[in-house]
Amino acid sequence: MDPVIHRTAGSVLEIALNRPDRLNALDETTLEALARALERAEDASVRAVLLRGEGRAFCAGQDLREAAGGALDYQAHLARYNRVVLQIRRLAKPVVAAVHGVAAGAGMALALAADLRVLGRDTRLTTAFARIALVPDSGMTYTLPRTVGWGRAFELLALSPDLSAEEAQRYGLANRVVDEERVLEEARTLAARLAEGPTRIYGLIKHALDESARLGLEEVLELEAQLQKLAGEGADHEEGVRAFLEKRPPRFAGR
Ligand code: T3D
Repeated sequence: MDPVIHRTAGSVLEIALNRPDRLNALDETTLEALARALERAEDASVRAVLLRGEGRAFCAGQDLREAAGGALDYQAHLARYNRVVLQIRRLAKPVVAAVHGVAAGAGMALALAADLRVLGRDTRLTTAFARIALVPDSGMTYTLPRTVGWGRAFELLALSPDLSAEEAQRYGLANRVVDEERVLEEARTLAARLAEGPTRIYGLIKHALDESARLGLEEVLELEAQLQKLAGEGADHEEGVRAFLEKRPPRFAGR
């Protein structure tokens, strides 16, 4: 069985973790397959990505059976996670995570690396790392405090509670919360909507937000000016303005 499956629906690349008997826990083979699937997202025909899990969970994080085997080469091991997180963050297209059941450890980190998260009403999130006496990885010390704030991030990382979807939404970790059985449908609707949007602009927004995390105000203002020049020269901006003046919905080509 392939540990990661993918398909395209219109301009949306849908990537599914496919180890349901292990709650889609991530081992070396799965991470390699996920990285290969994400490479497909670079294709010009893809304008949004949907990340999901098969079975009853999104992802239970690192496969602890693999990790329990003996001394890990952490550099090589974490390089596989880092590659995937950077692929998602550097992809100049929106990534939606359909998070149902549970997302734990690196599974939660994967969901946080995405741009938008749809959770089920019964979905639980847990950072999990400290429960097994590990520090967070896969970018969680970057994404989590930037989403929930510093004080709350420490609590979530150190005490690793099971967060309900309602709490996750209150903390800004969930963009949508829907009935568990509607998570995929809602995420597909959102991804399809994004795939019809000004793709290049979404990429620039993503870049600006990520860069703003490490820049001062003056540098942010300078970056915004540079990105606005690029945006203003784009075909989608021209179409957006024309559509407004003609009182019709815009037809964005993603350029
Ligand atoms: O050292 C390094 O590798 C560095 C990288 C670390 C990255 C990380 O992600 S660290 C965090 C790793 N993840 C966890 O610690 C979570 C472990 N899992 C759980 O705590 C629970 O399974 C869940 C809270 C996710 C779900 O609980 P529940 O009660 O709904 O399901 P379950 O019965 O515990 O699990 C169902 C099956 O999936 C079970 O297998 P079995 O008994 O039916 O054969 C369970 O062992 C398996 N499973 C769940 N999580 C993992 C897993 N198998 C391997 N690895 C897992 N992470």
